[in-house]
Amino acid sequence: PRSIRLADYRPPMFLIPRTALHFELYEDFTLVHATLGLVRNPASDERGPLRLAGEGLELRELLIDGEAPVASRWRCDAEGLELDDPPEAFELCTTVRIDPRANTALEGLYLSRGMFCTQCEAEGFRRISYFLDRPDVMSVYSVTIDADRRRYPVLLSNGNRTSQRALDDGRHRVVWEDPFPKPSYLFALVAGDLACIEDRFRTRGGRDVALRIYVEEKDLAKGDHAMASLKHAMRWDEERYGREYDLDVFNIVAVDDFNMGAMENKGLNIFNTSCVLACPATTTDAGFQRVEAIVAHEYFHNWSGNRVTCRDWFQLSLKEGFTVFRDAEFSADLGSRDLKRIEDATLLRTAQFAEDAGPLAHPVRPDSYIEINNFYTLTVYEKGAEVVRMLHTLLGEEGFRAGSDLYFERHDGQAVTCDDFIAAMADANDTDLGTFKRWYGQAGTPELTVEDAWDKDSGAYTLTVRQQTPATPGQPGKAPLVIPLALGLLGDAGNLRLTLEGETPDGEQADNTHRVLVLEEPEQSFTFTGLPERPVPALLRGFSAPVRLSYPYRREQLRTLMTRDDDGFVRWDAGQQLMVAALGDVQAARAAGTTPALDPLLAEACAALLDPATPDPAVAAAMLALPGESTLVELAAHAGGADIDAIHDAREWLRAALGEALEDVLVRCVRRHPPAAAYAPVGEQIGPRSLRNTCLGYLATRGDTGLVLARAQLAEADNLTDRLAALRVLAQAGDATERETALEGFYAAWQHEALVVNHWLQLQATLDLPDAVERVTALMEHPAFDLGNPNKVRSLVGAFAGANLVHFHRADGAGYGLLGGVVEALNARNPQIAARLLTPLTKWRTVPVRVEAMRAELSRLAALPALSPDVYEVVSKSLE
Ligand code: DPP
Ligand code: ZN
Repeated sequence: PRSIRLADYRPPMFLIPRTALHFELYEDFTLVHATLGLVRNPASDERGPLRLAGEGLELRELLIDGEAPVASRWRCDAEGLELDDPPEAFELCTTVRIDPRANTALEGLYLSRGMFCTQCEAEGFRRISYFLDRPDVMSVYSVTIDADRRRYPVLLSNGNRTSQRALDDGRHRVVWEDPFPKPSYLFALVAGDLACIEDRFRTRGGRDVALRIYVEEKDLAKGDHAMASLKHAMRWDEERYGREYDLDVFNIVAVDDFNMGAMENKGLNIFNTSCVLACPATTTDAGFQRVEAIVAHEYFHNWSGNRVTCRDWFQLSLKEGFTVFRDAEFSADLGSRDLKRIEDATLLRTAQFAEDAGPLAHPVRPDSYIEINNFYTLTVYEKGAEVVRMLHTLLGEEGFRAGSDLYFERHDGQAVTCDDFIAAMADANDTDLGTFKRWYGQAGTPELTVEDAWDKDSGAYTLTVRQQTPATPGQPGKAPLVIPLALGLLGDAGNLRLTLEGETPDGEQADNTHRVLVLEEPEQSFTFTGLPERPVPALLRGFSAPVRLSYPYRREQLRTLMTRDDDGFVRWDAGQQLMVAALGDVQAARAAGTTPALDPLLAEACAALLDPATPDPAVAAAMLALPGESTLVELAAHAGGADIDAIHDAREWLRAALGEALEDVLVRCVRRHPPAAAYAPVGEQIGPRSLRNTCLGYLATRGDTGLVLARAQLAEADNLTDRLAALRVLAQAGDATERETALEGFYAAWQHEALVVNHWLQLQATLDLPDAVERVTALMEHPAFDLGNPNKVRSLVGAFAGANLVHFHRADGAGYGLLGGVVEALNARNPQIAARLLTPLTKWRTVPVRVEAMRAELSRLAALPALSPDVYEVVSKSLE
């Protein structure tokens, strides 16, 4: 397989202003008739044959301007169709036969549970028809769909439906027209026997939009939350970004077999059932929030992605980074800003930092790829969103909005680059973002080292900040970046006023206790003057940049920040650092063969969080939660290499020690937050529920105390959040009989709900039991499991490898063998999922004692015949 490079980008030779597609859908095959109006692109000086992409297509007819071309003037291979000396403008008609039923890769047109659906991003359209399948070729589509009327009463595509009529033989025909030019990756088609819930939305400009969510009849009751979320998102985008919807209908379809979470096809979003269906019995609190966020994310793409799209796939973050930032702000506005920030920072620091430190590290705008599907990554999405957030921080809300308005106005209907986005931001603010742009081209996580100095006599406090970005594959040297470092300084009585050397103290301004320092040099010093006492620096407030920051905090300072800083992220992070320090104590004691002792400062801090006076139970729950094993492994790996067993052991020791020390307070807290009379996924309930279940997790280490509470909760719960929390305690802390009885009982009650069964699989995949590997292997034979369904594979195998670290890394290599076997089985069947599953195995450098076993499994995979480009790329780059 060959690499595609950004440096080789050339504009398309031809454009396709108009596309007409006619689908004849049958169960055992489908005919696709395409009529493309092609014209030479004035922006291209390329000559020679014209290549259209096409894969797995059986060509039945080919006409150029109505005539069959001479055989010597065209050819077809496994990757497409080539036409010699194409006219300057011509009509190309093709008819191809495809087999959606045999499509297990879930790219292009496929059948899922009796329903036809499509997934075209990034390059799925070429599995439907010959086309210039690249995002800078934007076309106006007209789509005709013929199918059996009884089996497929619902026929959908992008845009507005313009006609519908009966055909002979029990078939019917529907025509959809999308007036907005779009790239082929946004094409969508659905045919099935679906029910729908319907609502309306009137845009600010007065357009009445019909909103429909299509689901299987049995799931009809599970669409309301997504519908409410959609309306919130539509209103929010009008208010915060001035963006209105532009068609008469907005359709969402839920499908069970889906590689991604959801897809923003113009006017016809297609969703993985796990990201759209929601009801209290089948969805957790986190699940409800996820549905809201993803519905909003896909809706927001209508502007950031569809109206303005990407020139090429290297620019993926242009739409994804921006849209993730938009959905994060939406969630923060609708829910808890602090918690959203804590969650996003955790994801970034755990998984994205690991990606940035690993063999597949790449910039937010990659320079090359073999398979673009491998680049739908945390770096492109989450770090890309952080880059946009930094722009927001640097330009301020108004400046950012001006930049975004200019971007949409300037580029509406175009396929553009990250440079265009930055240029709009810079132009609207009359500023230069040339150096800032390095964030798009430079991989790796920048490291900030902060030192301070206090001059008691003059009251001057100096912070010296050094930045450095480590080498990553293909990028040995790095330039300094523009980094907004938000901070405050805490004194005994609270926030201190901040005056930098050379500034005149501003006595009037009340809000001068918060600053954003802009770093751009390898080393910079900032001196604050006129301070009454030596402060505790509250650094990186709001996680103002995607960096690692080190400052030698003493534990008392962390305790101060934890209780007293204004910023929720800093408070939480200080608590986490205190826990990391306590875990270090445990590991040190274990290594020295002595008995660990619980840090009294930490015990006291946790007890304070459990105090009835603590204002926000949701934040208290987040602060009480121990840093996850993946976070700890990432930290240890950065410091030289992780001992996963020691980390796990220390974490379990600390959990038990806190459970013991705080047992009474924990029990009281559980009792203080009984289940609500009727479940609702609203903040006022989610916080207390999450705090109660966090306490339950600690109490699981207390034998019967925890088990009794968990049994009662499982028996009485009216919602999945509480049921799963209780089931986890029983399955983890109960004896074998209790565990199996609880798990079997749960399955018996919920086996008819696929999404609940996914949770059941995931819970078992992440149990800390000696036979964890064997349990997962056995579950792969369970009727509930299906290798063809990406959700099931992720829930069982993905969760095991990604979240059950001690057992995945079992010394005999059985965990690696399990994962490798599944990747092998999926390589041909669904290469995209196969490659994605491999991620945990690529992190072999972080686990020094397992390097050989992990590499051995990778090498075994590398030697397999007929590796997909997807798996080949991940395996070969990991072994380099
Ligand atoms: N559907 C995926 C997303 O919205 C890819 N565009 O992120
Ligand atoms: Zn997206």
